[in-house]
Amino acid sequence: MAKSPEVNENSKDEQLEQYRTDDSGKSLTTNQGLKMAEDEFSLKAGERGPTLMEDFHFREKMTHFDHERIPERVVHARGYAAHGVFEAYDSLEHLTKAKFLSEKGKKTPVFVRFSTVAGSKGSAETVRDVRGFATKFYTEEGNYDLVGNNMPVFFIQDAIKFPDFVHAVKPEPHNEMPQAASAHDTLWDFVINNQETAHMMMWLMSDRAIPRSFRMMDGFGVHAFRFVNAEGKSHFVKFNWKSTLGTHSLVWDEAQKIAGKDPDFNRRDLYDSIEQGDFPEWELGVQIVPEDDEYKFDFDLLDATKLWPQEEIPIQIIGKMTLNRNVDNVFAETEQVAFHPGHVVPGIDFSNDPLLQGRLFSYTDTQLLRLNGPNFHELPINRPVCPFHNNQRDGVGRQTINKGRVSYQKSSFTNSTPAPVSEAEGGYSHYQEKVDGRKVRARSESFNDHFSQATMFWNSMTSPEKEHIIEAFSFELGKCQESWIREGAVEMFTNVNLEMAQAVAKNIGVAPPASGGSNVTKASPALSLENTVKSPATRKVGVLIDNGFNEEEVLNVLKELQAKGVQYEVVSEMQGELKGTGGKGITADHTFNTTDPVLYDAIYAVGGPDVSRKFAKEAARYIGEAFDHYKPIGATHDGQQWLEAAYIENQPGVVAATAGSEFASSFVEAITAHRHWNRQID
Ligand code: HDE
Repeated sequence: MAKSPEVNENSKDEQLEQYRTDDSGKSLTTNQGLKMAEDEFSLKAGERGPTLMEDFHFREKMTHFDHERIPERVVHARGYAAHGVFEAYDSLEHLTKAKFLSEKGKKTPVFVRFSTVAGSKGSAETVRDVRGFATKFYTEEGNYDLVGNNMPVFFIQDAIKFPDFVHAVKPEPHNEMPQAASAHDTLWDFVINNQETAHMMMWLMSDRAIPRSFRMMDGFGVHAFRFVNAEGKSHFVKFNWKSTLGTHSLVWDEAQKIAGKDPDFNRRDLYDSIEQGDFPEWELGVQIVPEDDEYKFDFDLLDATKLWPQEEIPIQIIGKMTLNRNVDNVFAETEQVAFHPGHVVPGIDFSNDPLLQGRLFSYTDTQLLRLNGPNFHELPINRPVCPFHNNQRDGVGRQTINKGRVSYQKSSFTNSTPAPVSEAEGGYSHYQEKVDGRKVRARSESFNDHFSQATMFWNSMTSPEKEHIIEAFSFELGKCQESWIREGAVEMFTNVNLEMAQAVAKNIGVAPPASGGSNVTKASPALSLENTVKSPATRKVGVLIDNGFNEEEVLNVLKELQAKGVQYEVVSEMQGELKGTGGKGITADHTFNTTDPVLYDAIYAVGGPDVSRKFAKEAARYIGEAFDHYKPIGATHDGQQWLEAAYIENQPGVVAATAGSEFASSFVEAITAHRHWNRQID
């Protein structure tokens, strides 16, 4: 049996190194390597004369610039990526022969791209949307792509509807508005006419659609895939990424403001965390269903609008992924990476989910346009770390120099052409599922229940989460201009929950339904964000400080925050050094102008004895806004006056004290809770 190439966590980095170049301090040349004596002035006939055709340098430079852009992804255009490593916790050989899962401690390099779906490449990141979560594992058996989202279900059941769905959610074609938003007529018209969207729309209206950070969201493979072991036995499998920091969200008002204050909010957070060594981590979990149990559930395993409740099909954790390196060049890596759910390795196969089946066609096709031809696998970021050989040849941008005469099968020239290898030698062969049926364009009966799991999702939410869903529906439908769309949506979502539909109806000027609703009582507690992991690590506190601050106490509090992994930025009226009571300094990273309360997880108000009117006004704004967004607020000494002025000193998550160390631990506790929903806001 041929020995597999050695792959370790550095294999991809080492491969990429061959392609990296550092231009700094080098002589400027043309693309032909010709050193140039001048790069600021084009070649002219006289100083004030016309530019000459002869100016090859100008033409090369300008032509390259003219061709710098490639088509953006038709969906998931706005994305950000990083490198990392996946480590298997144990051998999974009893389930799959995939080698990257076959050994405890085995490490495989990965590249992960996160994205929003609807917005174009330059759109804001904190919009209400699904997030893409696409992972490329560079394994010894070839690239395996797990191209998932941060929600476990999808809008439609059959791939043929995807272009319709995307046309409906994208900006409306007659005026190209709104950008990166689902709150408009065509999307909701699509929804009411395609009621299979009900479950996914519940997720989209929930807090999951406005993640605090790419690092604080889960990922899902969505479809049922197959694991196949060496004996040829198959199990259905669903993939789940679980963030070790838990799943946390923004609030809607905050998300909209961040979109203006820092449209790069999510990528900045990812980039900075990796630069600071706070490497984001996810555990990979699988849900396994034996083939014999295919029909045992009250939903169809092949229906991508259904999740597999963890309480019924538990998640087994099988490994951990750590993102530990930012890219060197966003275009070369993040933009040119080409994912495809059909990039699989032996031991991983497909189910007949009609959404997945259609995806298997679409992804290669889209790369042909985006990356301009069939050689995109040769781009450094897409190259497998194992060798690849076949008889495919030529095409635009071909880099491989294939030696020899023979580029076909079969051939009698000795040892001339790459030949297929047996399964025993690692050759991929498709799972031999028996399929029997008539050719039909139809939906399976078993796909027809569009509402039970949507109700299960609703039933699983806590009151604040339900409140947010009602507000989201009211916002989105409130933006729809056609009253029949609003009415249609209320009618449709009455099937999910009557009280929810009534509350939304009232907010959007539609007659509330008097009856109807669902009798589904099932809930899946794992779906509520209240039950997620809570940690203060990497949370960012805005510290409002002026000269004359209580030095000993503040520096101690900051030290304790840091010890718990909490980060902070000092905000004041001016940038530069501020002096404390004992003369020690602290540097203001920001003024009230260059940052904003929405960019922090918590506010710590310190102030000083002689703050200006402007300082006081801004501090009150920072605290007021943080309070309205349910964020933890801490205040000591002079800072406490603003809590009193706003009558919020005794509210949940508001920590005020004079005794230093106790304050720090209570404040960290408040930060760990993420948000304090039981606050009296009005
Ligand atoms: Fe995609 N999807 N998709 N999708 N998708 C693309 O491929 C498509 C679906 C997902 O960071 C495109 O290279 C069809 C589900 C992610 O580069 C395109 C259908 C899920 C990304 C495409 C779906 C996804 C894409 C656009 C329905 C979660 C970004 C550019 C049948 C499981 C990957 C590209 C990246 C990207 C097609 C539905 C995830 C056009 C036809 C369900 C994360 O090929």
